[in-house]
Amino acid sequence: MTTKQYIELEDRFGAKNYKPLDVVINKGDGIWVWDVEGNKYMDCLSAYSAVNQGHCHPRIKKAMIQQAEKLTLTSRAFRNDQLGPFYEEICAMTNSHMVLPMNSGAEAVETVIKAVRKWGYNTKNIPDGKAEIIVCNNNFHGRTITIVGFSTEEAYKEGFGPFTPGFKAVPFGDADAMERAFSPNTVAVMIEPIQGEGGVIIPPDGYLKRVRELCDKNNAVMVLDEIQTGLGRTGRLFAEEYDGIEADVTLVGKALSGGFYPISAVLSNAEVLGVFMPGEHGSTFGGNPLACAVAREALKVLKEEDLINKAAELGEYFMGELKKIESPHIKEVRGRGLLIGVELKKEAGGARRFCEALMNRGLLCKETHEHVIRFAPPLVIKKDDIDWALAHIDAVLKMD
Ligand code: IF1
Repeated sequence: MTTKQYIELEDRFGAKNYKPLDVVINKGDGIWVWDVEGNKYMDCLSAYSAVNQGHCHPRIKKAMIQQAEKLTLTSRAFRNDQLGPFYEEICAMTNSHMVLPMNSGAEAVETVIKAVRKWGYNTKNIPDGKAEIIVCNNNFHGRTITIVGFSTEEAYKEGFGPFTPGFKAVPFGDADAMERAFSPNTVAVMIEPIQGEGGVIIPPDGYLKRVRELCDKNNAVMVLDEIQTGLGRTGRLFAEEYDGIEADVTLVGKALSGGFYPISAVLSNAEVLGVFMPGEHGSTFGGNPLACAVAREALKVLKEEDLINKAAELGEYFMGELKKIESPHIKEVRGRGLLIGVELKKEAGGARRFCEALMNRGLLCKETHEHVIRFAPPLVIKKDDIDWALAHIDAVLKMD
């Protein structure tokens, strides 16, 4: 079948909840993907940072196949031989003391909302049903009703109400505004250290440190959603390291499996995760042996291939070269590690047409919030690959 025929099938049967580029991919290897006509593309989105280790990483693939030949799912009514070792290894790597495994990022977010609310009722004598969580404008934490309910992006919430109460949104990066939002019923702050979908928004230096201090002062749990920024994407294991702080709870997902299988996790300690009593929370696939075996190998690959330091080094190079491009369209180049956004001026007419032009040159990337092109290649990218990409980006950003 041709690209056109695959698209016709999708159009005929599929819900239209996405407007993807018209490329039908059927093979991936490292930073490269191929379409059904055999055209080759550099993936500069990495499935929104889920394939940090590169497409179809051989070690993770092998771990998945070996586990799939033995045992894939037991439910949590019983135990399995991958869960404990996964817990031990991810806690050692992330300096965590307790883990709750789930499947999607949104499920990890929903899990921490339940945990911090119950923590608040248990420890701060907050009236039942009055727990408050501070979030930020332009947040993205997933697509469930509760999560979109505290989004400030109308397109994510229009027509889906009513929503879950108990959330206050403040401007991202404004610690004074956050300080004013605390109340005796505040149980937690939940933010992304860098707002990915918000347009690769980097907060002012010291912002995370101020949030940490505010949470300590107000006896509130600091939750960092590192589902997109975590696991090496920004050139650190976690983006929180840029401010030298440690959150009370860290959410991970996406690259936790290297793009092989949905697995997410809430990383914290007994004070927060200890609120869950048996039967109070869970999911059919949460903590399944296949997910855990894949995640164990995906984490080993991140470490053993030194992908975190490589993301720091190559991200600095990539961003430095992007900043040298002389284009009438560029408003700002920003990012951390290999999470980079090129914001275009409104007069450029939106980033989509530049992404389409780059696709025609063999580079796949995605616009975010209409005017920002996000470049987030797999962390296995090499300098020569970046130079190849830069030549095309330079040419496209010089078009009228
Ligand atoms: C889509 C965005 C990115 C996330 C953060 C939680 C989740 C995500 C910081 C939820 C998921 C994905 C979802 C996907 C596109 C993509 C996305 F554009 F939607 F916002 F990456 F920026 N926290 N982000 O980025 O994790 O439940 O998806 O596993 O919904 O279109 P999930």
